[in-house]
Amino acid sequence: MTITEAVEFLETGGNFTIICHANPDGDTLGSAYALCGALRIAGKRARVLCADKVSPRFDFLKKCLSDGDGVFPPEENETVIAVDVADAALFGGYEKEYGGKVDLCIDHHVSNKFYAARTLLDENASATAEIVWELIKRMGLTPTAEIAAAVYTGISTDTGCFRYSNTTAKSHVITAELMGYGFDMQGINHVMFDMKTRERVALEKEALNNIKYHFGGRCAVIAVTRDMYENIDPEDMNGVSALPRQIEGVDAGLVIKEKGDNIWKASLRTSGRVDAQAVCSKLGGGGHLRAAGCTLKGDFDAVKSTLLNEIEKQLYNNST
Ligand SMILES: [Mn+2]
Repeated sequence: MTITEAVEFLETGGNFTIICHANPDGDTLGSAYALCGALRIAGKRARVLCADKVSPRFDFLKKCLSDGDGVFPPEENETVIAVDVADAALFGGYEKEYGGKVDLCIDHHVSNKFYAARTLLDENASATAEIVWELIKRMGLTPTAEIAAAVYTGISTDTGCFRYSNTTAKSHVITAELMGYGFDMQGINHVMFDMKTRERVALEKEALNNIKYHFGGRCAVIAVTRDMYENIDPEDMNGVSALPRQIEGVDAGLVIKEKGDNIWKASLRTSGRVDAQAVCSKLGGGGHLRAAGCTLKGDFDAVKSTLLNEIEKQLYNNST
């Protein structure tokens, strides 16, 4: 549907339940809280749902909801909106209850499955939060600084703080506009991009300690065993897969994480000179050219040598 149709849908509807994807990130949460806050400014009842525990680093987003009401009269129907959710399966624990009754999905994933009755999709948007911002403006609402902060959180996290290739001129234009609302941008950047929990730092210390290099330093491998992450929040694991690829000269960065007895999840990040997707699809997984994953069974050494074998083929296939 068009943005004009989506605006009309939001203006005529009521009792909005806004659902995030499981394992929530800054975009799904920022979009949900910004939209929820805006709908409340418009005098609607609205609430946010997420199946998984939300990291305390996102607590500030709740300030979007300081006004208004999220309790629905039981006799009235609710309107279900999904934000940044490409597939109903990503609702996690809410899939059963809400998967089949989404009235509107607002999203930017090319892979969107069109599971909702209506879909507002803009695959050129760097983040769903960009689309949400446009909706809020088109509805003629006056956003608060807290809502601007939530939209900024969505855009900045999905673009890796404006570093990834999905960053557009429009992401910057919207951000410039958001800055006019006077929220604590530096504070958000610190919490989203610099701050690490002590548990995460301890994990990184152990991970970097066991790094092994192969093929003349073109491949770096990190093992993450269960005892290394048992006390850690799953959200704190984000970005660990990127660590070995950050090392100079590494074309293939591999993280092999213990999932269970003799079960290992491999995450491969590459410079593009090694096709990560080719390596992982051979081993029953998949992904993209620069990032892919697969799950393997066996002891660590066997799993690692299977992976290195496939990586080696790709390294020397495409080496120049
Ligand atoms: Mn997103």
